[in-house]
Amino acid sequence: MVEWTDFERATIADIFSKMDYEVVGPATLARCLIVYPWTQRYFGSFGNLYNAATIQANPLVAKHGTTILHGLDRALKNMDNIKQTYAELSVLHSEKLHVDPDNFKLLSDCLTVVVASRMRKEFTAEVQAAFQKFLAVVVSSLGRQYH
Ligand code: HNI
Repeated sequence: MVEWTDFERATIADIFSKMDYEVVGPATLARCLIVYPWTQRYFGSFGNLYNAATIQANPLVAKHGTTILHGLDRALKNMDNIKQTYAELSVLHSEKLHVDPDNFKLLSDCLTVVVASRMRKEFTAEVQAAFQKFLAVVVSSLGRQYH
């Protein structure tokens, strides 16, 4: 089981409490689709992903970005049991969506960039360390049901 310090718990809770899901979620997924274009293959039904501008203006990308962030909420509320919390979501991504698990890390890196750019000076190295640790547990848990 992952151990969390009081600082890590407080920092992660604080980041999410200040986060506007409807801005950060869409920006994160759009960034992932632009920076790592091969991730577009899973979103064939989302319409126009032709270039950065159309990806950023695509309402289905925005909606799904928000859904993903709400998915992260579950980890936040179950910090001591993230693996179990994501068991079903991991099966879904593996067996139904066939998402390559390497992509979880790419998305989490995009989220870090978006959060850092919004928090600016507040995103200290210690804050980054706590946030990266949280995302690493999320990424590992989402990849657990792959075999
Ligand atoms: Ni992901 C659906 C959460 C990363 C591709 N994804 C979901 C849903 C949640 C979710 C929640 C909705 C499930 C449902 O309908 O029951 N996804 C997460 C989280 C992460 C993540 C928390 C990582 C932090 N997903 C990714 C990545 C990809 C991805 C990296 C592909 C590159 N996800 C999908 C696709 C769907 C999806 C595709 C189905 C979308 C749809 O509506 O058709």
